[in-house]
Amino acid sequence: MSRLVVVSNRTTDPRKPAAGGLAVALGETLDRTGGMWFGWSGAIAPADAAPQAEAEIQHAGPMTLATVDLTQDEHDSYYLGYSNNVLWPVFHYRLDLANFDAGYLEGYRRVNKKFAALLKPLLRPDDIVWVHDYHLIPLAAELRALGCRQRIGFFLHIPFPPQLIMAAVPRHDRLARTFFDYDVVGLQSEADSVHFSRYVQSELGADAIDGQADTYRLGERTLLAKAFPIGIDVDEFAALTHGKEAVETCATMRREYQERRLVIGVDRLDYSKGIPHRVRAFRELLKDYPEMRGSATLVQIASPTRETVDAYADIRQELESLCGAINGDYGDLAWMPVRYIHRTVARKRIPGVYRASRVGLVTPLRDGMNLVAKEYIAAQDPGDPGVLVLSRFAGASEQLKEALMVNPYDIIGTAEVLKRALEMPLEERRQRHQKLLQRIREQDVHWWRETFLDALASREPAG
Ligand code: ADQ
Repeated sequence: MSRLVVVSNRTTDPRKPAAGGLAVALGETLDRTGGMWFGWSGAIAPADAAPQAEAEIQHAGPMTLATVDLTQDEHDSYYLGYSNNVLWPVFHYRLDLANFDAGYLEGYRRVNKKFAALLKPLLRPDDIVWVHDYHLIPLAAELRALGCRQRIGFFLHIPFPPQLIMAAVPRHDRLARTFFDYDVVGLQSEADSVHFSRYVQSELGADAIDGQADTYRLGERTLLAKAFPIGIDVDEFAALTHGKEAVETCATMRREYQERRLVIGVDRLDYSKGIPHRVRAFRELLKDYPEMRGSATLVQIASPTRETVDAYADIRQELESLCGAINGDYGDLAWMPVRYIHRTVARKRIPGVYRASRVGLVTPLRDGMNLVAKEYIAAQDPGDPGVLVLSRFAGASEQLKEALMVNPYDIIGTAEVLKRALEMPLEERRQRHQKLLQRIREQDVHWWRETFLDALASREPAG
């Protein structure tokens, strides 16, 4: 079997306790093939440091971690700038938050070029290269320009926007053409795959190849682009759920909220996750259904993220004042309606938080997939499971059909569904949960990895 080389903005040592399901799943194949994980070290090089001539190599069991540092300017233009101030908002349909004018594109290209130059000497001719996410779209083009002919695949973890939204990005076509330097482009959902198909045909003039599903030609290059919905490691998550930390967390929460039914939200504090909309829906629930007062409690755990980007500071402020107002208006000495926690909770405790909650509220305005929805299902007690309330705008909604679906922009509608979830009889909860569990088992993270890598391995290497 060929050696697997994974490239992503950040590398993770899959053996570290904090490594998530994705790192563990990729780590299995990296271990098996003696593979390499290449990416940014997370460090900023000192201003007077000489340019890095080669990647820093570390061994982690049978696999290798190869990392490069960024300069402050590269970090600001490539990472904070083009990746998180242009591509992230646009791909989540938020043109209003995109900052096109700041000249970030040049830094984005420069870092992709630098990654390619430092990666190329480490590659072997029959390696399979798997590049992850929007930070590195032009990487294959840069590698090809240096003469690399390996099979190279790309997985986009975030949504692909509709044609006209993508077309608003200055020089979008130049960026999008570089998708054709990959052999396979993986998207999260059918909706993304439809957007991608329309975009490349209408804006780039690519042709869909007759008789070969999801395959496009542009000039000399042929590309397979389709949905490979990412999953979680259900067994690993179930095992975490029965671990000491999760059991303890679940018991503490149940004790503390004995009289209440808990509604849980767990997210990075990102504007795409719809957290203020969700809190407003909870306020609407308390307003419209007085019997819920003193009973339902919303616990929102939001981990800090990209705090130096303005839009993130704004959402933090909005959320703090919203939660404060609800507690002021509806709370009393014995009951605080909303507990808002601005923190990352240890991964081992997260399943306990899910299991203690009657409702999992996963209501992004737009999300590539959303793994919290899948984790919530995996952590439930099948005999007495909680109810998943899911936004139709999460990629996960294409698979998780037995969740209660909401439009998060419809605050009153979401409050009605939330009430239904809180009052759902045991038998209906069990039936829905059983089907959802089956779905996340059928397409788990191992299935995802194997289907993507099989598709990539079966492509002809670049001629
Ligand atoms: P994210 O936007 O980060 O991922 P998501 O898929 O929900 O979103 O994954 C978040 C992960 O972080 C989960 O494993 C969750 O348990 C953990 N997490 C979130 N908040 C936390 C907190 N406060 N404390 C501790 N842990 C927390 C991107 C895309 C998604 C896509 C994934 C994977 O935006 O759409 O599903 O990649 O492809």
